[in-house]
Amino acid sequence: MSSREEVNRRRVLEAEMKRSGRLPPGQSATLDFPVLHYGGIPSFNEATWDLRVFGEVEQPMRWTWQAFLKLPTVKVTCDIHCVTRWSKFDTEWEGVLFRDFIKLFGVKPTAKYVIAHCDGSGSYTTNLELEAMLDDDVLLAYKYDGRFLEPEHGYPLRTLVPKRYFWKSAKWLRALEFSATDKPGFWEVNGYHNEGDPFKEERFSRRGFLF
Ligand SMILES: Nc1nc2c(c(=O)[nH]1)N[C@H]1C(S)=C(S)[C@@H](COP(=O)(O)O)O[C@H]1N2
Ligand SMILES: [Mo]
Repeated sequence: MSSREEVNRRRVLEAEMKRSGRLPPGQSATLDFPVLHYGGIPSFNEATWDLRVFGEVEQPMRWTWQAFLKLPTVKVTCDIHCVTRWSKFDTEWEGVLFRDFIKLFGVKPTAKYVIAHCDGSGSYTTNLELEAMLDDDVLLAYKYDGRFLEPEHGYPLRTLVPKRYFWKSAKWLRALEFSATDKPGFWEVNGYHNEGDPFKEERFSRRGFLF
């Protein structure tokens, strides 16, 4: 496709999404899949990789990559919205539905927040209310567009929380912490909004931001 056609296609899509109420305020449609993260891309070593759940759970557990791949999956088609103002429409994901996943270990009634912990030197974390994670489109995702995630998009595993800005979708996921108290994550302590709903344009916290 020529770049002029591409520009046209993007404009048409954006207008259509705006008209149908799918473009959040202050966002633009993109046809690309931009890559954004802080720090380097951690390498995956299947021999040492695990996914852990801990905190306010009935039974702390861990899965190897092979064990995790045996869990039933679902497919989700959704729109994603980055706080840097791009939105990507009708993205297709496959992974374990979070609200099914938690039945495997049981969440204590005291758990109110879920903190995602990631691989890599930066030890990226991001926090969400447990309630928001129980939505029917929240995944522990490992496939995008029918294929395993690209390393830069979180291989082997990431969270997918489509109704929040995309910084809440943690790449290179290694653990989920269930907590009675909130623990603002990397961007949340650096000025991003604690909840991050794109349709309410919850970009920054009231404290202002450092960058
Ligand atoms: N582990 C980790 N996850 C992360 C980030 C990060 O720096 N580290 N950045 C977040 C941000 S700000 C965005 S916009 C999305 C980008 O995902 P993408 O690169 O697949 O588009 O990942 C989120 N998840
Ligand atoms: Mo982002």
